[in-house]
Amino acid sequence: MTENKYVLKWLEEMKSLCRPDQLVWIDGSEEQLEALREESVATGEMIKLNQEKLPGCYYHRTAVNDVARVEDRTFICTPTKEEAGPINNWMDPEEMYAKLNALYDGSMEGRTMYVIPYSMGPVGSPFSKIGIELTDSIYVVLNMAIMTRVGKAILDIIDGDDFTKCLHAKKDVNPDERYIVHFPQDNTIMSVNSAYGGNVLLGKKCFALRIASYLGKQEGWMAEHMLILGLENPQGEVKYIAAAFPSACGKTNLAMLIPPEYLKEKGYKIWTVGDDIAWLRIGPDGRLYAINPEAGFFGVAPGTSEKTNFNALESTKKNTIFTNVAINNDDMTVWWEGLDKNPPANCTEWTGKQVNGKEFDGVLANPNSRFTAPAINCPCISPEFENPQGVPISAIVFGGRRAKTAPLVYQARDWEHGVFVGATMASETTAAAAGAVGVVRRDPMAMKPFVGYNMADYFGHWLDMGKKMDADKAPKIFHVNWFRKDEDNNFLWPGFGDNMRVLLWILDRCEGKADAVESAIGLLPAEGAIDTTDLDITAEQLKELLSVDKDVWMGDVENQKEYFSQFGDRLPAEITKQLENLENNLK
Ligand code: OXD
Ligand code: MN
Repeated sequence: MTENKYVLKWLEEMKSLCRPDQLVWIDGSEEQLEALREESVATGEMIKLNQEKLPGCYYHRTAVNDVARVEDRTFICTPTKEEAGPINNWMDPEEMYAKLNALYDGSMEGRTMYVIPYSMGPVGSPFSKIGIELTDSIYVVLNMAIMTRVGKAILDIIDGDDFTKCLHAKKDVNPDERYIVHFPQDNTIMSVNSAYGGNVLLGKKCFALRIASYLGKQEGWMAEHMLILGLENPQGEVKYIAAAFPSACGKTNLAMLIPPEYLKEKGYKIWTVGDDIAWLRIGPDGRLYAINPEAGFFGVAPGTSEKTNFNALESTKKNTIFTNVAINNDDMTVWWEGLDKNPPANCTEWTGKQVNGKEFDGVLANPNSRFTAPAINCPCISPEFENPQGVPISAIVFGGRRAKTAPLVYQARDWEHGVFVGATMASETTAAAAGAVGVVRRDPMAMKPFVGYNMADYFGHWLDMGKKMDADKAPKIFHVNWFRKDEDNNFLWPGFGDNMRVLLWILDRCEGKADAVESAIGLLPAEGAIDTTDLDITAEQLKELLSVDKDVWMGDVENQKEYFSQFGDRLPAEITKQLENLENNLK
């Protein structure tokens, strides 16, 4: 398939380490993928769903101990611990290679090694990067074929040794010997003993965020945990927003939002460019441009319904792989909590157990069950999705789940303040990563689990990017919180489609059109600046949503200080200065 000597040399080394029975190159052809689907059904790795109702759709179940990203088993192995920083797990590269080589040794005996050449980003785009993943899992091959651009055409454009080396072996999914390891300086990723998407689709979190953030720092661009959407106004002009929220906090929903009826009637529309990852570069005109390096959506199924996210649901109606949802045995379709109110009576729960879904008192679908759907299935996929130059970003939005602290929306005063707002992001944890759910943790730029180097240097890189753009060209930075709760623990904001109202204020601010008022934390919408037409919300509720409780914020400042202290003097002075400003403003 290739004459590239760097590819062939590495492949030989990995082959002699893993010792597969055979090697199969993934050429990207539909015939080959179809043959693999058939093979995976024959071996039980995948289940074929109802081909009339869900054409081209398949089902996969992971081991019960292997349903989420494992942050405590994820390592950044830089030559020194300092380079990985205090947030990442670190091990000396030599020691880690020795440990991993022992685990991979003979791990593919009796198995097939698949070679997947793939591009993150449109093939040949100046933003794009190439990887090759070696895996012994057909599930991984089929998911990668949805999530990335795979095949022979990619091999043909590799320039020398400029590709990311990715090795995955499923082994026996032993959680005690599960490792997801990155060697940024070697452009290498090694994953072993897992078959869960976030740990094994190595183009996604491992490459497009951890390795890419490291490359971005070296090369002067950014890899971020961000959705990208285009908002079209009634005049047909489209403005683009990139938004970072932690895992399972609604990036996919926001990216595919359907505007409230009265805005739809006026002609407003949302276009989806990406739902999880953005690669950003400064363009020739000095503005920041973004591409989505992925080709599909690896979305959280529970909670996705016609009402909450019509477009995501539509995206899953064909050529989709479902993982760890429930199966309706009567017609071989899928079900999850929040899809509708009718769990199937004759049901296979995600673990494989046969249950009466109507009477079952547990959850039928794993809370982190997923769909892997081609982006082109999405009814609102942006016409710019394949644009190799990306789309110009007007606003960057940070957000998280905060019951009490953050208001519905506020604007940072300038880029430097915006970086601070991103750096102080925090959110209540979700099921996307193993561990307790609902605990507040600091998650700078939603990148806590994904920065491939020292987080303090990452803040510095953000600040540097701002210095390279004129203030009038750089995106404006905002923070949103859809999850604010009242005294009785009820959400104050309806969320979903109504989030459009906040996006409109944001874009109006970018054009100097909407009013804002100064507050201790930044610029809040002025009274009446957020359009609440047709919305069932009282003036008091809106006031509460936009309120800043100084005591609660002072508590957060203490937590921010403690958090930042771990970076020592590597923390950029600008961050310290912003923290002091905030504290003074609150006093
Ligand atoms: C994801 C995640 O799968 O953030 O996107 O966990
Ligand atoms: Mn994500």
